[in-house]
Amino acid sequence: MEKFLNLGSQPLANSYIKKSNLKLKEKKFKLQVGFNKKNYLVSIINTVPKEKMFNNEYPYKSSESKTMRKSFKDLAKKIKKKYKPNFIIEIGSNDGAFLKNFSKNIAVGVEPCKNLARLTVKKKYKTFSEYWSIKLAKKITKIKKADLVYSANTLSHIKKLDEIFNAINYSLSRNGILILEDPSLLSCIKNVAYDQFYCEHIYVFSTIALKNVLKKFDLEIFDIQNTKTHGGSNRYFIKKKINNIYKIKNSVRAEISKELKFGLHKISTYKKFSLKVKESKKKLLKIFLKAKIKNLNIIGYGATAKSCTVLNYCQVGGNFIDYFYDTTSYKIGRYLPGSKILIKKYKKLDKKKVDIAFLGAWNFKEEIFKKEKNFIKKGGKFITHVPIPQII
Ligand code: DWN
Repeated sequence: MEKFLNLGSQPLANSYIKKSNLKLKEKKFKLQVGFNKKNYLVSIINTVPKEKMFNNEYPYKSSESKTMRKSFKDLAKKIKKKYKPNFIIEIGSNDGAFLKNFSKNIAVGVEPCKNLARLTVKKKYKTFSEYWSIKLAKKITKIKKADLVYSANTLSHIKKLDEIFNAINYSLSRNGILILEDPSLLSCIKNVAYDQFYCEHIYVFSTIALKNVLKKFDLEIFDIQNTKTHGGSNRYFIKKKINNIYKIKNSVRAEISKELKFGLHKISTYKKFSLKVKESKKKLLKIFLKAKIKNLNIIGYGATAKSCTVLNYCQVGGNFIDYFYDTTSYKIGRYLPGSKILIKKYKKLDKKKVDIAFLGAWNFKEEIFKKEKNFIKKGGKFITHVPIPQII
């Protein structure tokens, strides 16, 4: 693995700090990103044990944004129409944002974060609150195999890819399919969205890398859809090689050729990206400095896991940002890891109190701009760092 990016010493992204713990030393790790020339996988080099990240207090809820609720609902509608599944397993079911679109009789969740699993159990969905493994796959599919395994923004969080895909392969019926959704490496690199790298995102997948990983398990991608979620994601439709029902679509060849044209198979591409990240930091700091000199009131909007990388890498803290707004009840009243900026309960932006909001949740820019149209009308601005640091 060749290292190409160093994002410094970072705290754990979703470990929001309680006021009473503000003086305690935070756990930190070296956030470095590397490229594997053999299989083209891009991954963080030092990983954090899963139990430290995904436990009983996981703060992120998929249902928090309208964009994600709609995305899951639309996909579920298509799945029901096209694949008519009788048994669905969702790996990383979070708070049930996807599951809730299916009947409780046919869909089960896997969610190791107990606080989240409780939410789907409450809604009467069978939920296995364990880490995904071959042992769990055997338990879930004891009576029948799944004709659909779905997983969004989860497999990129699991270190042992071999174990994941072995267990998925075991769980799927002969003609069953796997639908995976994760941020696209091509979008990440093109948009200099270096904040897609943090402790939880062990991998950011490209199609060329995923194809190599799947090969070992006789699994193959037969369709790809580019989606706008999380700053540009890929939805991969995967089948067993022995399944001849689905032909490999042109979308797969097209995506692979886009990635190769961009150079996702070459270390030089990642080295160039790394230089752009350094530039991005300089530009972002310049923007904050200029705004501060003008005495503008700056807050943060969306205390995301991604923000943790940006704020700590660029050393942006209370010196520039007064507080963050976030809608997630668990995050409110806590402080962002590292930068220790307070997170307040979301209120519509008021131009009398706020001049500029740093878009921590830049991936929901459209949704947020719609919500804050009055603030924008009155001259309120946003700072974003993606694709280039700027005030908009
Ligand atoms: O992969 C992951 C993704 C899917 O979710 C996880 N590892 C952790 C998490 O990452 P993130 O925190 O960077 O995700 P989001 O979805 O960009 O987080 C959005 C945050 O912004 C949430 O805390 C909710 C908040 N928010 C808000 O306060 N007002 C979001 C919207 C749309 C809003 O209008």
